[in-house]
Amino acid sequence: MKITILTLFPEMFAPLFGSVIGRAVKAEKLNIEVVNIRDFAENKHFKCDDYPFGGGAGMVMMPQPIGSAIKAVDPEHRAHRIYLSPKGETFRQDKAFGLLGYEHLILLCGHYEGVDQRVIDLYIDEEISIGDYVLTGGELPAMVVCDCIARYVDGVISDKSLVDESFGENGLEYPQYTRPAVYEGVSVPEVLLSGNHADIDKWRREQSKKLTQKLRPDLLD
Ligand code: 4H7
Repeated sequence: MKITILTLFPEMFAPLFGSVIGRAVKAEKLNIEVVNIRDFAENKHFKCDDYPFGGGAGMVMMPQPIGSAIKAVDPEHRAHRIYLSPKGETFRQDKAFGLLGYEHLILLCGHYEGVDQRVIDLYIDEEISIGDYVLTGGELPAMVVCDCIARYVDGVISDKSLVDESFGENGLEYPQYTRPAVYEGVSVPEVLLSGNHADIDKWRREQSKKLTQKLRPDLLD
């Protein structure tokens, strides 16, 4: 799978290449391309934002640099093109699974007051929001979407981890413990030290269900 990120702030994506996702990119299991929209500006000063028609506060991202960038990275419109914006459908796990079906995703990050509406109308397939709050740009949402999808690309994370998390089946995960068996006088639940895997599985399922009922009953509906 290939994910192309279009942004005016490519340096914001450095943290994405640390840790698990970075390793997957190095191992070529996943191709993440960060493209600077400014490189496509066809004006003397590489300007990419301008005042809004009709007035108002802030700046709007100009259509030309974005349109040219999109045409350059996906000339035959084979990719699924996403704009990260508060107007989009809220991102959820099932959405991530759906997006995994595409060979190539383009994530367009708006900044300032967002992008010229004609870019959205001409080039964007869907808008996605990561939740009901306001951010300075679509870069963090793009990283969230990218990280979430990348975990399910073959070979990025062990199959065992993915099976264990789906074990909760949309519910919350059971609590985890590691050594030492006693920390600050607090012991690990005894069943986890028993070596009885049927009992451990049963305990974990129960914990998962209890936690979900208590903290996120909406997930059980
Ligand atoms: C696109 C359009 C996404 C990007 C508008 C982006 C929250 C989310 C942005 C805006 C984002 C999310 C314009 C919205 C300026 C905020 C004050 C960048 N914020 N802006 N407004 N929830 N901000 O996914």
